[in-house]
Amino acid sequence: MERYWNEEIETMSREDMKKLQSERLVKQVKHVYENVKYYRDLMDEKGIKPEDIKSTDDLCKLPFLSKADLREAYPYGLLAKPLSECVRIHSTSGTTGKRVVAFYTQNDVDLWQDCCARAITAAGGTKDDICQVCYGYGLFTGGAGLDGGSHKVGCLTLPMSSGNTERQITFMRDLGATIICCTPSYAAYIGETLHDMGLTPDDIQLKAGIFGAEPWTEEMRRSIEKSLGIKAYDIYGLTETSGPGVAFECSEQSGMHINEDNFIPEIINPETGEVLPEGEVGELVFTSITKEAFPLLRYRTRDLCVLSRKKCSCGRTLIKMTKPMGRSDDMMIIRGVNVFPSQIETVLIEQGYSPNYLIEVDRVNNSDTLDISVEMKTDQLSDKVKDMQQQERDLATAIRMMLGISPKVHLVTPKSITRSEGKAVRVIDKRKLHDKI
Ligand code: DLL
Repeated sequence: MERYWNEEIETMSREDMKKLQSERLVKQVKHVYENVKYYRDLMDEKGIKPEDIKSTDDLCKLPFLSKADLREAYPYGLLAKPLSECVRIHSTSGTTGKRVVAFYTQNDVDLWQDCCARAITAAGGTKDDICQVCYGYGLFTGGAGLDGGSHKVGCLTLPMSSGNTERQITFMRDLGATIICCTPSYAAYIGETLHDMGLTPDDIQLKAGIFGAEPWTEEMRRSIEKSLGIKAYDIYGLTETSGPGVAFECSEQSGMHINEDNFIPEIINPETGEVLPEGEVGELVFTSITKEAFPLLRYRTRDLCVLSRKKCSCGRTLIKMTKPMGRSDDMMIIRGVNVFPSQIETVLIEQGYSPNYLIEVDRVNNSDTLDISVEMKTDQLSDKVKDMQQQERDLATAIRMMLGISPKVHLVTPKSITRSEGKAVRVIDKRKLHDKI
């Protein structure tokens, strides 16, 4: 029987959860309106007063908030508490513009760690576990979030951060780590390194992994589970909503339960902003109803997924989200066709290739090109050029069947694609570079 971290909340009836969310929402809207000029202006512009929000049914009256708003309000414009009550910040990497800085009161930190504790418990973690945290520590939320959750559960916490992979494995073996937390691409790399060190999953004690911060496919899950001898659980979150722990997977491993007592999810049509019914694919929007220092109302995540209230075998009643299928801004339009990197990854792993690949998109003579470099496994290498060319053609055909457009596939030698210790970079879209010039 699965254990819960907070049984009352995690198995609460729909009606009770709605009541709790409504009470918290009303309070939060008032807090934000009174304390954040940026919001007050946005709401005034729409002619909305806090009194107009009486329950979650009124959520749709509130304006959306986007990453562009966060950038405009950088750094203190959305702060809802005096700085003297804030105890820490975290921040996005800011690779595509100004960083987003999120603020936390002590209460915000406690609630965040609580969400991560739920995730660790759902993955089978207890105070008897040894939890190796190899997400990056520092401004990134991964290390601090899972570290805090692990402490709360009472696991012996190994604050490794990412990198130095052989040392990770040595520690893992020497101390007998039972749970590992990192990005899925780093987990795949650790599995590969374990093998290269002449070790097998039997040489380590790991039983579960909590992986997130980037998209990964079911095929990738199976490949990691096999290489490390574990059950691999997904975890989702973003800096703007505290970090990891907004949603987490349970033993059913079929989507992530959203911590609805803290975050109200909606799915919208990214083009029109229309709220979509349960079961439809759209952009995930979150309203944080418990955060004090940096509460976001109707924040557009740009992540595309589906929500479901189907009964879960774990007993949790918290709504579930599917794995994000990609971000609305990750989607590439190649020769008019919508392409997500995850579709390509699915084919590669299904066809027996490694999850190490690089997608390059360019525009030559006004026509889009799609080149995919895929690393071979050692047993896929062949001395015969003809054989290799046939393998490339076969893989290109399989990808064309999935996408509807033909890529150029380049099989490359094992270990020639740079490994990731954090979030993997899998796409280089040179068209964007040209556009910027
Ligand atoms: O990645 C927080 C996090 C840390 C989540 C550790 C899970 C584990 P950011 O750096 O702000 O925060 O990036 C947030 O990463 O909008 C998604 O696009 C993506 N993302 C996060 N988790 C998942 C996941 C952290 N499980 C952005 N699957 C989000 C797919 C994910 N994408």
